[in-house]
Amino acid sequence: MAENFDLDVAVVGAGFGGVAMLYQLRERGLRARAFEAGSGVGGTWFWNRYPGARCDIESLEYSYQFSDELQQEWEWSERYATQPEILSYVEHVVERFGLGGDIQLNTRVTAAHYDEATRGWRIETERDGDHETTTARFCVMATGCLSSANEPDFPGKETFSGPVYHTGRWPHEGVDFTGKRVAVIGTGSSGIQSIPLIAEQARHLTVFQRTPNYSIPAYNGPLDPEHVREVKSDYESFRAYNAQQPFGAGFPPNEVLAAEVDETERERVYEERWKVGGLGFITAFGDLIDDEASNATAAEFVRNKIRAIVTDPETAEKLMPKTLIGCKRLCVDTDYYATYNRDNVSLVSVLEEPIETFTPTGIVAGGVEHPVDCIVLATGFDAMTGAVSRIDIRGRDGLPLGEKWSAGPRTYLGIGSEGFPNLFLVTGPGSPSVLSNMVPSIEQHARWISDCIAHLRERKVDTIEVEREAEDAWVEHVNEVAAPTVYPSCNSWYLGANVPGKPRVFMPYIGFPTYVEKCDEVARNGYEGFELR
Ligand code: FAD
Ligand code: N01
Repeated sequence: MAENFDLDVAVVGAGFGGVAMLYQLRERGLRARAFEAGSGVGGTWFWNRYPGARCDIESLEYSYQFSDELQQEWEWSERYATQPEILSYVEHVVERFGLGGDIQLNTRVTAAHYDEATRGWRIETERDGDHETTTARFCVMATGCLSSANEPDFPGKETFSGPVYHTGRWPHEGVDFTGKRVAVIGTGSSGIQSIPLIAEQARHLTVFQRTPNYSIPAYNGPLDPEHVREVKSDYESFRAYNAQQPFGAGFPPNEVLAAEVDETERERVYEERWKVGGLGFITAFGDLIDDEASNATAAEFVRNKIRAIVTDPETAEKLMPKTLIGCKRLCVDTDYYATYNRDNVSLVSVLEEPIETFTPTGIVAGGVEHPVDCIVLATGFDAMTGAVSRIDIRGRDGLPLGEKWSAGPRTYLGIGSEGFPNLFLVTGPGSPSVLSNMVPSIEQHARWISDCIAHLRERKVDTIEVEREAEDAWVEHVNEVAAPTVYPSCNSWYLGANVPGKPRVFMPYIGFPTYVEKCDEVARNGYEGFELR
């Protein structure tokens, strides 16, 4: 199929997404190569090596399902797998299926331009200072929703004399905090996972918190061999069941509404969920995501837990979130709140005492200098659009993607964007992506995109492009679905609110599992909403 192109498909990124793409494309006999900026595969799990990094979707679910032998033979050790274990899993998949030869590491894609004459893409890459151009009929952005580190411009940042680490760019050799005074800025999932472990090592830890977060205990531990045997005896049904749940994960659903039951029953159910731990807390009742009053009961339950765990009432008060629960991504922790009972940990609420400047020896907040030897930025990511916006992507008539998305991303199904023929996004904005168990969502996109390309090849179709009307209707639908839920009610990265100047648009699509049916229907109807030429 490659005609005069170097490749049928150029894939950008070699995390779970890029690896799934390569596997599926190769199954369909397509020539593909993945370009990866990092020196290894794994994406998220290659970059995020901070202490305590692990997934909060259970290991048996946070894995590929394209090969039954793979899912039968791979042994996960814990309920929630650690970063090193997930990284070795992705490395194993690459090796097992012989995909390494098609992955070009240490190679950053700097530009991708659509060429009207060839009806394909020119991909510009940079490796060790060398520039190369590759041509491909199709280009797939598997660049990740959470891969572009957000490093706020704190005044005086360059004057600080010690090391500054970002959780999403953690040194491979690890960091020894023994005897050090450490600052952690940020209390999202990365901060909440790393703070308890850094506190165990450091001489003193000062946490700078902007918005307090809700966190549910993980109760992590070794996987029960009996449970593993049971799942593996019928992995297919386990996957099929999870695929029908609202987040594509096996959180136990509850059709009962919090609004329908009395306080005693609500407390009983919340307590039950708290004891199980994990993200399933948010499905304790069927209306926590779209009924504010019901949501408030769950929020108050967690605040009461914080009151009970944290011994200093002033610290407990600072740690209590005032937002609705789940409007920011829920966190899952091991001993997070209890860490504030340690003598060597202090909390600065930067809402009351804003960070004014870094100095050579510390951080000044609210007029007080906190002396520290090193700083950990757990400040998150330019999510969903950050990685693609760092590539100079130009579509038909040289239209820059950044210009088209200047008021927020516009896609059809989160898979393609009008004006950008033959360009696909894996878990792009407008798809369930970060509101789902991401590995199955990634695989669904990888299969759909590969099927689509194979379909075009069979019919000798040169280009596929999203139709304007389909895109407009999809963007409107994504917004309509989000509006009555709790999601848009607070400043989250779902809305781009964590990055100064970023347009405020709710980016993921709340539509699992019907979204998958919609994608299948689009394909069945000859790629309805796309123009094939
Ligand atoms: P990534 O893993 O981000 O991979 C994208 C790759 O593209 C990166 O390696 C990057 O280097 C590369 N890239 C980007 N731009 C370029 C470029 N211009 N040129 C070349 N290469 C480029 N999701 C869950 O469902 N459950 C979890 O429990 C969970 N835990 C998480 C924990 C952490 C710490 C983080 C940060 C995210 C977590 N996620 C979780 C989300 C996670 O990102 C996804 O589950 C999944 O790993 C994403 O895979 P990906 O391949 O789409 O993106
Ligand atoms: O990033 P975040 P993250 N001054 O954006 C604060 C996944 N993940 O890396 O909330 C001071 O959530 C910011 O404050 P605020 C998961 O999807 C999963 O922790 O914007 N503070 C916030 O407290 C997750 O949601 C796991 O007010 C500033 C923090 O930094 C996503 O990745 C583990 C600031 C950033 O939190 C991102 O998580 C890790 C500033 N200028 C990640 N700028 C699992 O457990 C930002 N902050 C599976």
